[in-house]
Amino acid sequence: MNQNELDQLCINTIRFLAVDAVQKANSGHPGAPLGAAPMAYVLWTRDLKHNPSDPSWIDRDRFVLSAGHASALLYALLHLVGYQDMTLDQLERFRQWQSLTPGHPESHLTRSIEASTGPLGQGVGNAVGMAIGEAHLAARYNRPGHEIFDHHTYVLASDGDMMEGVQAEAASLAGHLQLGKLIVLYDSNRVTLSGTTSIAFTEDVGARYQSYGWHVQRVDDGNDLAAIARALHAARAATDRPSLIIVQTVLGFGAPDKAGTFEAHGAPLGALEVTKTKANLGWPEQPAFYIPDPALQHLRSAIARGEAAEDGWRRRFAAYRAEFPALADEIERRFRRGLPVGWQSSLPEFAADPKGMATRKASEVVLQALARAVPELVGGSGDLDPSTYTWMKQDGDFESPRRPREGVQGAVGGGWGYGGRNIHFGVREHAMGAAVNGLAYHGGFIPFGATFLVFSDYMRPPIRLSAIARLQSIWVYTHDSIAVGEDGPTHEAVEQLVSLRAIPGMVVLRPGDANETRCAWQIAIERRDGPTTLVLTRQHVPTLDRRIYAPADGVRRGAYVLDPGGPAPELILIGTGSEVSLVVAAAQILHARGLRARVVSMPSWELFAAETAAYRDSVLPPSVPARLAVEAARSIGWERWVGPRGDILSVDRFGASAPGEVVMKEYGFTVDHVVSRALALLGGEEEPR
Ligand SMILES: Cc1ncc(C[n+]2csc(CCOP(=O)(O)OP(=O)(O)O)c2C)c(N)n1
Ligand SMILES: [Mg+2]
Repeated sequence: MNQNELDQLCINTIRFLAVDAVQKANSGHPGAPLGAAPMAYVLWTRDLKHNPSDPSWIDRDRFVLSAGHASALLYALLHLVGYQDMTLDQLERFRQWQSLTPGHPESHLTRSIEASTGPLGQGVGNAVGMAIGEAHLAARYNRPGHEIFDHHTYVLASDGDMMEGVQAEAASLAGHLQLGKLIVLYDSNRVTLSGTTSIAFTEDVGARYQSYGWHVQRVDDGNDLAAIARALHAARAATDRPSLIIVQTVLGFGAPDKAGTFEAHGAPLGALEVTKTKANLGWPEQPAFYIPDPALQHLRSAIARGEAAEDGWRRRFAAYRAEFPALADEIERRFRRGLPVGWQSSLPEFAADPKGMATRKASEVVLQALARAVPELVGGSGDLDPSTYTWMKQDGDFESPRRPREGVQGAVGGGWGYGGRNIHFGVREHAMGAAVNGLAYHGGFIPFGATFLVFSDYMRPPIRLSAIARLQSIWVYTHDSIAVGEDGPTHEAVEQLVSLRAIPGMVVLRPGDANETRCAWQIAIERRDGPTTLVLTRQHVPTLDRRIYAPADGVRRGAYVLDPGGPAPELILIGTGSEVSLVVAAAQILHARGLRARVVSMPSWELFAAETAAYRDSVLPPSVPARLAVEAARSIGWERWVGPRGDILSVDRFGASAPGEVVMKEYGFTVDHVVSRALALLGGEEEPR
């Protein structure tokens, strides 16, 4: 068998493993694997630096299947090149209950999967984050003669990926940042789910990427292995910018009656068409899941190659360690996901202050201390640093060292090249979210992304994915309510809070003062297996006197008693965020009237729900049905905590444009109104507003 025949045998092995998996499951996407198998084969056998025996080797190339619907292609590759958990049995259980081969790749489930993909476009954004991660680690840790970090990020993307907005945002950012080790293979088959791209997508993608500053190549025949190999080589040689390789392919290549049509996209070919396709490509009809020995041998050579590559890297890392032991330790610690010893010791305590400070401001103070103690903390905002206060002042900007800087102002200007830790995502919230997740996927980072709470809607898909994939992404959202004021209803979050709480696995924290903000950040840093959302105020809130009120680390339990209101409270006031100080002030008035009002701060429903029933009952005694929750956001869900006889002071309509204090007052968020609503709960008259 000559090399050409062996290549074809391997490619058809990949194709038909994927086709048979889809056929057996009677569900899935056969078209993309048939068309894209050749480029995937070339990449995985000749270019990709990876070790099937060690999926967590830190200097491996990352491969992101952005077109996650082509999962069968990835599973076939992983099996054939020898990833141990990807057995043939797993392929035969494609899309079945508790298999490692779910419909779309899930990184938390299957060790060898780099990113959970399927929502189109997302993977491109993840890959940009990974490439940022590589560039940053290389800048921070490599030393002359010691290239410890030197890997590429490869993406396989489809027409659908190329249509999505998040892809455009991410590609624009990657071009700006000149991420030379990012390489996207575009499986351009000009067919999508419902028809050909001629119905909705006729732009010149190459020209668009060129304008983003990418290196763009075209391969006219997706079966031309030599051309693909040449393009990949040239892409790596273009070290000063990211690369796009547009590969013309045929969706469902080889299927006589379905190739090139949308029917090949997302449904099994059907037994008859599978038979015809196999005959057409010279493949035996039986058995299904057939793997010829020469193909397996050739593909499994990836194991020996990968082990040798990683061994070589380990020797280089040992030499690096001999010269730079502290740096080597730090690298290992970051990827092991241990936190630095004593990282909490320098965090600020905030003194009681009736005027206080905005929780975004407290967050800024905490963040500066965290930045000193936790070098893996990296992040940025969607062009809002001067407002979100998320700029790490001593840590420089992540920027291309080759791009001249001009016109910088505001919270910009460290100028550290790829070693900077502040990422300017630009006004691209969706790509920011995807890239932050990419940093988390990459490993070695605790990444964060910041914007106004109301604009979390612009990046909801990556927020959701961070929870599915159990990433330690930290979402920092300031300007959290109608108290934003003058900017009006378009800028005032109302339903965002409950919609974030609705995401399974998300921990949402809305701290009530500066010290609670410190605790919220601590929780986010410690939470290694899932995302945290920090919800912060624009406006000042008093810093509570912790000699009078309970210590702020009650935040860890989600809700805690600030002021018990005597041994047998008759009323419970519950507040979050900026409304904590409101219930505190209202309780003082109620106390003065001789009423036993308890005050509870409840920054996180999720953490409180995870506590024992005994603890929850100690905070909210079942014997006290008179409970008032105060939160400047939608009321949905508060019933759970206030019970059938409680009340909720909330915002169940859009906000308004006026000074923040005026909007808050008009919407009923005043001490007097809280007092009157509380009295009404006790059976007294509600006083007019
Ligand atoms: C955000 C998002 N919208 C819609 C879908 C549903 N969907 C899955 S694949 C696809 C398009 C398929 O076309 P293409 O990306 O070209 O893949 P191909 O058919 O070539 O494999 C769509 C609309 C999705 N997965 N993600
Ligand atoms: Mg397509």
